[in-house]
Amino acid sequence: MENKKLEQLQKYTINNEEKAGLTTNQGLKMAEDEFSLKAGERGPTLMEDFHFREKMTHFDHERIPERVVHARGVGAHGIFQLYESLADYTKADFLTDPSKTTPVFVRFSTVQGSRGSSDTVRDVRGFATKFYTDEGNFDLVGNNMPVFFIQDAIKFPDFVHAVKPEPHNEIPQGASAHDTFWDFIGQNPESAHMVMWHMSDRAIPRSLRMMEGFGVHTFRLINADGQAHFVKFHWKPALGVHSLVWDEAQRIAGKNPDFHRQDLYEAIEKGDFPEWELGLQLIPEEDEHKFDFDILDPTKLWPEEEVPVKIVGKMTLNRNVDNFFAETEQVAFHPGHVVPGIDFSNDPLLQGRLFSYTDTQLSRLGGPNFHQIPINQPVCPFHNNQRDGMHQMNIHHGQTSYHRNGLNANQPKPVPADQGGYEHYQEKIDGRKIRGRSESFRDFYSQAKLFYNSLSPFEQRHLKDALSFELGKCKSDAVKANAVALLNHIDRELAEETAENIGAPIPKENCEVTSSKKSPALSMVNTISKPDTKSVAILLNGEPDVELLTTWLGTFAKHKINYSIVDKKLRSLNQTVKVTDTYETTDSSLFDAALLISSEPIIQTPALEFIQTTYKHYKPLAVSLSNPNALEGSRINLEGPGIYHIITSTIQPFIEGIAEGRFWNRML
Ligand code: HDE
Repeated sequence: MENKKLEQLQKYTINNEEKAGLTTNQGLKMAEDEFSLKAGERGPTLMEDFHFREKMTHFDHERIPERVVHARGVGAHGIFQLYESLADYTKADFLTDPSKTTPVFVRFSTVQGSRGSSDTVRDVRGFATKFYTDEGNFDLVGNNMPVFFIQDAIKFPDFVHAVKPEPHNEIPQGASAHDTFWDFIGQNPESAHMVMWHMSDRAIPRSLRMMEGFGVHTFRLINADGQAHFVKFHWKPALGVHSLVWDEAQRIAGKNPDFHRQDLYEAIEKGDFPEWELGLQLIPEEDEHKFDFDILDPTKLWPEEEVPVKIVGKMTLNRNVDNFFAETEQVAFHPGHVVPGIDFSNDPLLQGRLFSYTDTQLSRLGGPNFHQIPINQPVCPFHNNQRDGMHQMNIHHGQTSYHRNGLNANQPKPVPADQGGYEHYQEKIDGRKIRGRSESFRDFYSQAKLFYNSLSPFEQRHLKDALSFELGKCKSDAVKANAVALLNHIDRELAEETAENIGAPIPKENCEVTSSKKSPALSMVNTISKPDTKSVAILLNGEPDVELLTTWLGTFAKHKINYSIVDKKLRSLNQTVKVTDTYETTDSSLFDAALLISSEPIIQTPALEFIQTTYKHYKPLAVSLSNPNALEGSRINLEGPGIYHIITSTIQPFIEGIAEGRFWNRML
């Protein structure tokens, strides 16, 4: 299939295998690359060694500053396909022509940690998509949570200083469980709603392929008649929304810090292309004030039951990058990259972002020409009167480089709106210049409560435990007390339990906001569950029946379930079936389920801990025991939920268990 972006990138791709030999950057073939030029075999290196100088200088400058937030990330290429024209709402070409396939590049990220931090930390995940449309790049720079910590961009540097590792000792890495973060939260009650999301299971996704994405802000869509709708953008994952459990997430952070990155890479390499549907929530301009929240407030979501999500298209990620630095590290997103038919709202957080993103690239990518880096170039032609600057790659031909020139018929000249030129929505503004916040932004607690009310009992349990963990790590009594005071506005029982667990005083007065409203769409219980692309560890303890095992492997493959065979040593079971991991090289936390094939007692073997943690993390566990006493002493309730005894060749119930995912009723 034609993909304009990939064709464009191809021109810049250098394939080492095809090259004749080693040269300097000046094209000079070099006969030697191992020894620097010296005055005598044991003498000093000579200044004239241009090859050494060039090689070392380039190496000395290989690193660029990491992103100030969202430093750790992973990217992939893909396509976006529209289902039906949205011409009623927007004139954006890629949203009105369903025959077009738009190339995309997506970068997922964590926020707090640095480039080398672990993937599975408790954090918000960035979900940034660049659509390379025929009218220019449109960047949807979103997160996996629909709201944000603050309402006004001017607070962002403060918020980031608070959540990042503390300045005096650069601790902690990849974690919000520390005093400055919780101090900020306690002092800034507008963060109440977002902190509930942050403490929920959404902050520890099972896979980047199993997260929702949200544009967070309210944008505008404008149709060809100039009519506007407010819009919120959503990504809905085809595999549903799934999370890790906290103990598992922490374990993975050590066992495989690249867990999410590897999961995405391997799924794409295997051809299990991750998919998301694009959804829009639309509010006509005239209904702006019909809700019990301000639609410009980025700490508020639009409950899906009140404003339904219209599914409009599908994104498929189908190609890994060729080079991480060139593509994933150098990609530069910006919420201000829009196309005709998409415009902004006055959300004060969005307004500030419109400044920050270009600005940050100037120091990160070293100058004003970063749009010429291959991954950032639009697939349509681009030209204007901007010139020169660091790393200018283009040769601008001709005498003029200014608007209103007579010498070159004023080329390149502005394009009228009816020929595709961008026109801003003519919103009427009438107000005084003030530094302040609208009264309509002041309800900090109703939606925090709505979110909490909407969670299932086990999700609420996890959220409570997360709070006790995070605040339990704080040292300052005042910070803990303030955080509890914030919770006391959301849910009294939550505040009481947290206070007790962290040794903080229980606030005298109950300030809980009164609301029993729920939004079922906010609970992960109501998500899609499939066995596809999940993984099962097949644990050997003794000799398996290889013929039977082979039929099971066939069933796993049929259901697109990935598997590893784990034993004490790597070995071949027959010509095709091999042990792929040892108990040393892998861990139960890296799988969604386990199947134990045991002909020997399990006590005092590494398989025991494996199945105990599988059980502890609520995952399905199947046992095939040729020795009926094999599990004696394992302290696993073999009659418990999500445990399968495989006696015959049928493993179908186990497959269904893998689809279901977790057996939370083990908590009871
Ligand atoms: Fe960002 N954010 N942000 N942010 N953000 C950056 O831009 C900023 C916000 C988001 O994979 C930076 O290129 C301000 C909300 C993602 O390359 C920086 C404010 C949302 C990424 C920046 C916000 C996001 C960034 C750092 C408040 C969800 C990673 C490096 C006014 C809707 C993009 C960079 C990638 C990155 C500023 C708030 C999402 C400094 C000032 C809300 C996914 O420009």
